[in-house]
Amino acid sequence: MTDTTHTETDDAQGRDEEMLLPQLGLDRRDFMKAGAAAGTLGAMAGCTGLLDRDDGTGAGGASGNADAHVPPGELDEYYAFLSGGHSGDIRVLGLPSMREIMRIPVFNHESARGYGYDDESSEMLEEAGGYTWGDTHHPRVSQTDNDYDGRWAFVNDKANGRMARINLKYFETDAIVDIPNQQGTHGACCVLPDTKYVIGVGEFRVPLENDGRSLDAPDEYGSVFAAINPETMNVEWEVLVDGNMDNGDGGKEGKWFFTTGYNSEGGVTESEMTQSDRDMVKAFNIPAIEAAVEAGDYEEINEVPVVDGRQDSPLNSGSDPVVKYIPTPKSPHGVSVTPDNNYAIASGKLDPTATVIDIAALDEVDDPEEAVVGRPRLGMGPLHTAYDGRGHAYTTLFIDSQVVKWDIEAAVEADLGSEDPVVEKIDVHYNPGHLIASESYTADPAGDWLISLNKLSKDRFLPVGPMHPENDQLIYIGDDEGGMELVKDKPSYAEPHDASIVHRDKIEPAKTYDPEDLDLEHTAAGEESVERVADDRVEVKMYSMRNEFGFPDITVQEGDTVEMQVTNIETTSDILHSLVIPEHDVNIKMAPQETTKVTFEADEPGVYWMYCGFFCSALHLEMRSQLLVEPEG
Ligand code: CUK
Ligand code: CUA
Repeated sequence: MTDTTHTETDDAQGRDEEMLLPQLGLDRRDFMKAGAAAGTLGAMAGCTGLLDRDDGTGAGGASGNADAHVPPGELDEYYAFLSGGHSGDIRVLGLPSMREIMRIPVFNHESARGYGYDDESSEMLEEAGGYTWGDTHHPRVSQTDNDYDGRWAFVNDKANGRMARINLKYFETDAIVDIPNQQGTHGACCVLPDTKYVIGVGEFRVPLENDGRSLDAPDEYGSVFAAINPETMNVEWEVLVDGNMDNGDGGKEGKWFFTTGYNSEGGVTESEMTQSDRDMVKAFNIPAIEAAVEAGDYEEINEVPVVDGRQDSPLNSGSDPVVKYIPTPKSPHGVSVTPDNNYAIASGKLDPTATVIDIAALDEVDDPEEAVVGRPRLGMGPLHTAYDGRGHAYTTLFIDSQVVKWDIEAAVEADLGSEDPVVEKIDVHYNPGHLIASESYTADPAGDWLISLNKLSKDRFLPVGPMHPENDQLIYIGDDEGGMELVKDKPSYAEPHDASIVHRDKIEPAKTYDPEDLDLEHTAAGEESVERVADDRVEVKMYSMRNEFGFPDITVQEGDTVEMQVTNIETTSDILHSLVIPEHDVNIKMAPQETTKVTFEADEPGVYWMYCGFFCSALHLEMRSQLLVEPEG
């Protein structure tokens, strides 16, 4: 990792500012106030195209061209859904302000929302394997006709081989599937144009079945590609392949789906995995796989039809193979399909190039390598690529700590290995993993903003001890003449990988719950009840409102199991209540019109104050009732 090449000396910065400031008509203080980062000043030197323009706002970006300032009280134009990595959640940011608006717990337990504390979410987490955390990498929003439809977001769990669905009406996780035969679900993406499947790309190779067989026979391990039905979240089929897979992205026509991979060597140590100079991009032929499943050409493993997609499989010998293997240098990491569906672009990771695969040509060529039509030399450690819809690709360079902008058609025309397609590079701070541009995963990217998700922040923020935040940097890409412009740094809690950026018009979140959408029955004021349903079991149904729960006190017996179901009967949006019971680990939240249930043991006699955890009114502190647990007689 390099960290020295992009640090300008103070002197150099001073000179750049002197050159720039008169042209901008700003003094130094204005300039710094406007959010100019030291690195940007250097990058802008001599860049007069940028400086001549003024959008008149004088706010936001360093040049005034990229207006990232969203004044207090105004809304952002985009939602950005960032994965939280091993925090196990999703973060929702507004763009371009980069304000974090919400977190959506997915595989983790989260006390602000009571996620993993109420009965429904704990049962969902329990049925999905009972783990207390996960590793989210790739949040992908559902599409119809290759455009965001606002229904769902999906995200993988790389730690435990799972896929989750987030309902974008309520911004909450509503389903998790534990994917059989897959350990480490890494890439996640939808089969487009209409989200027919959500794909979980299996990374780690394991014995199939992983039941103690083949412990010492790594050549018998395999990784699978899993197709999940987005409505039912059931795994419909899987495909077994050679080597490790890594990331994935779907073509926009519903036929081809691409994964990168490493370790075609089938090694188990790092040196074994990196011997070969090439690895394989795999192109999955979805209709051919469906036909194989239909024809019964599969082995059922853990109740899932598994199609053999290995290179020597009979299903790969005919004219319509289920998987095409495309040799690519060297342990390619990210892959993404261009908005026009012409190309899949895989980043070399251990090779300084990206490989451009012609998707239409894949149908015609016998040797899949002939579908490779470009291989621009981009820089050190290319990882992921995003698009602006104007024919440019933007690729992160992990080792160079840069984002490189390049011309896709120029790369097709140039010789393999040429640097000519490179348009521009911008320094980022530091070591970027993914990057994402507005609506880059659709057929029609917006082409204005790009976020570089940098793994290291080093000295960019106040020190907070040995653990550092990541640094998500906002870059304006809307001006091809003026060039890319670094606009903001945003510290991020560990650790975003990928993101999806969706225009706000395409998502319609509910303001309050619709009781019809909930499984639990609504309890209105006057309908509250306490019922002993068995010798040692009490069921409570009550409401909550400013500033009371349905009962001022509830009496149970020591040893009782208590089921408490609470409806927030407020109709005013934003008035949240919760039910907290000290010393019982009870913490459930109720948004307006929401009903939530928790079951706990009342095993210690005594008085317990049940209270509301959200500051909901001036009498919030008085919003409490007693749980009286009588000693066993
Ligand atoms: S991966 Cu993390 S930087 Cu999981 Cu898409 Cu490349
Ligand atoms: Cu309800 Cu505080």
